[in-house]
Amino acid sequence: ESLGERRAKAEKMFGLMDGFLKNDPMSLQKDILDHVEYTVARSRFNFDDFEAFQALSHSVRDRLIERWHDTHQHFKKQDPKRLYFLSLEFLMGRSLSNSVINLGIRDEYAEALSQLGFEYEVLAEQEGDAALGNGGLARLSACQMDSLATLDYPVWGYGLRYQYGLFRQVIVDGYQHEQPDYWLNFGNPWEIERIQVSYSVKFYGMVEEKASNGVKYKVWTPGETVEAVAYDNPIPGYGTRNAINLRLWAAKPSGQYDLESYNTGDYINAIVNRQKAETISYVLYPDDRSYQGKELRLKQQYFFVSASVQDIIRRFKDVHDNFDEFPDKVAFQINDTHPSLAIVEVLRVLIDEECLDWGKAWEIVCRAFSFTTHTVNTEGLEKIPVDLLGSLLPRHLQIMYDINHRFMEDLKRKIGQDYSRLERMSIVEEGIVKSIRMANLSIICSHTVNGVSRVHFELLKTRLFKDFYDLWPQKFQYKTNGVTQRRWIVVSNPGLCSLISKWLGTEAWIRNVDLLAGLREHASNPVLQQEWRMTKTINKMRLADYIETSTGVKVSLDAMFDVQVKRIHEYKRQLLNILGIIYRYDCIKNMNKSDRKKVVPRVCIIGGKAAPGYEVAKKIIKLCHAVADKVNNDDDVGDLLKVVFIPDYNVSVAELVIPGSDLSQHISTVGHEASGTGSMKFLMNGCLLLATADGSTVEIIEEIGVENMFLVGTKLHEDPQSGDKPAPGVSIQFIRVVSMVRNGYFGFKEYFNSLCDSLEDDKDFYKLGADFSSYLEAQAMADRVFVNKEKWTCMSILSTAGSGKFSSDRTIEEYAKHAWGIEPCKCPF
Ligand code: F58
Repeated sequence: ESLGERRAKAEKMFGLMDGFLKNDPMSLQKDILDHVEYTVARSRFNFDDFEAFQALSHSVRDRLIERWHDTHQHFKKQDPKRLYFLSLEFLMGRSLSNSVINLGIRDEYAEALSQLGFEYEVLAEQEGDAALGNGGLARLSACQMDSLATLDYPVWGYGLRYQYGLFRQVIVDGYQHEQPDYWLNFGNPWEIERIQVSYSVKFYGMVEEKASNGVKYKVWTPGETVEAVAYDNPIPGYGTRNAINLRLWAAKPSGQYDLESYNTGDYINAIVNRQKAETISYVLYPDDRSYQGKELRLKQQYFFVSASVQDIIRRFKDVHDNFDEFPDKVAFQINDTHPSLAIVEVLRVLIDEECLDWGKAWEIVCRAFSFTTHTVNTEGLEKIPVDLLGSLLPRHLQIMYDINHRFMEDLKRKIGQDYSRLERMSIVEEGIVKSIRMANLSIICSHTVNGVSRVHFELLKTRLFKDFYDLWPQKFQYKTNGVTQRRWIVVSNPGLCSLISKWLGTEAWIRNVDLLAGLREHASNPVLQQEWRMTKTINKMRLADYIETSTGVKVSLDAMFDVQVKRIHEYKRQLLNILGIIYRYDCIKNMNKSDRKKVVPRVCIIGGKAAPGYEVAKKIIKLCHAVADKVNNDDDVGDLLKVVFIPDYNVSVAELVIPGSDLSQHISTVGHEASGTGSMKFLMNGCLLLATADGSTVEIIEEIGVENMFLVGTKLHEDPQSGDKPAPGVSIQFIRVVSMVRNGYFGFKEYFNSLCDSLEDDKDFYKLGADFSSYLEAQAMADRVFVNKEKWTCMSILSTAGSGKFSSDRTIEEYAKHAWGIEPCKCPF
């Protein structure tokens, strides 16, 4: 086809199109009804809320697709350096509200729907969560995708399309039970299946050395091949036409038939076996932070990495024929070590398939990869048994040995015969189980190693990766985490959003969150204070309704809503919170009538999932329920204290809980939380923090001032990792509350025994005893301030005003400049 013919065809097609989709209420209504009839296949005269939601989503998706096409067209034309963001987890939550807000057409849809007799909010509630991740790390990826799109960066996200997301938590008699989250049951309107975009991924088999014209090369003959099919998820930016792509891979049986079994007549078995390929992308592993060398997990990692790398190299080769240009056009970001096989895969493709020599391939890889770690302790680092790797990915294991050999030789030249240091820095760990240290591999092959907060960076330099830092200080950086204000204020707290815009006189803060600092000058203004409190009360009403429907507990709006929601983990110390609640209960019980009048009523809210195999975490959940049962049924205490455990905490529950909280707790043992991002969401929403100086809380304190939060403990512990020192000075109060649990005051005496044992002086690894007094003091201080409405509101406004630094927009700008070397590529409107 000649250029002229192509142009004529394009003009004809454009003539047939009606330009871009229109966003006036009439057009939107017509679109929604068309989707009811033709996509959902229900009659326009008879459809329910869920069907209306489906049609609405499809109509929004059409508008997303327009921008997404234009953005990719534009990227293609400009051919900028692109970022490829690889993560095994993305915790996207719901998409509808985020999409209509980022597209700038929320009000138009609300209007269109109301004319059809539907309420936008009711339909939005129909959407389920996309929970393709565990916790902080996965939600961070989602926030970063929003910022990357908003800031017009040329980016692709890559991940796995799990059929089962994070398990649903069901509470029966106070115990956690897990149920599968088959989130695709009702369809997923946001994804676009791309059956034509698929790649074969190889596993097992053997490697042979061959030679041609005296040149040796390796050939990997796989034992199994699985097909990876792309599902694309457009991610719209806010206030821009750009919409980027999140490509998730699903496993399908390969098209290559096992002719042998067909011929022997075992047709049924052959089909059934082929179908097993799909199990690779079936289910997300729930985080227990211990790496057990599971084969399926390794398969998942390689499956998504191999498909992504093939896709990325194909795209590069569409336009370029010289791999020297690769690092100027491609930046890889690996989110923790889970996608670190990508490094080895790129090397393998360059050497075995593109026939580059080792030196060239190595140089390209080292210029392309940037790595972020989200862990603070060595036990959290991923290790893969050599036997497992060698059987599943024989060629990759060889390459890892090659990398290690060269690295070790080089290192010996630099540091001499310091064998214990050489051993520590080796990629291969010679233990009872010989393993590959994925973090060492990632550090050695990346140009940048990133921490997620300043304190985390210090820990990386001084303990976790000290040997590497001493060798390559220039590689190490940190970018303090951030969250997106679009999701965490604009979508989830519309009341606060309008209030902020009204007082700042602009909506510009939605793209430039530093402008929130402008609220400082109004923090003591009684008019703003009054409106601020009103907004909070409305959010508390919403939350109180939710608490009543999900737990049956009625709570008073006058009480302080004190919240701790996050994954249940010993180091996050939900147990410290519960012991504090027991202390409070005990105090109230021992008070006389007149003292009780002075008690600040509290609703203590806890929520979060425990990994299914994490027994201690599950006991903590049960203890929370046991205490709640006792307290909530004690009429003598009434509204002075209520305890609720919100079941199945997830992104959409967070959107409801965070805006409705007065106080939020982030009380990890100092030295254990790499960053923490929940605190940032609460901060933006004007909830006061009660927190330890751990992770990014240290930086939050610098931004808002320690006088505007309640600090637990005073300073960073000198040796946060050592658990062998006896906790200093355990208070009498601590001994009393622990013995109440031990003696069966809340029932289940035997069951809680081991929890109590773990709090004994010499076993109290997470220092609950040592921090208890300071924790109670911080709580008492919160009570004292809460009764002073003006002071509390002022601190609340200053929290929001000081949250500017904690936007993922800032984090992404830092990565773009200092790690990835990418520039914005804005699609013209
Ligand atoms: C979290 N890690 C950190 N890991 O704990 C938290 O401090 C930090 O704010 C956050 O990352 C973002 O940087 C985390 O969430 C996981 O969920 C892993 C998932 C895969 C299995 C091992 C845990």
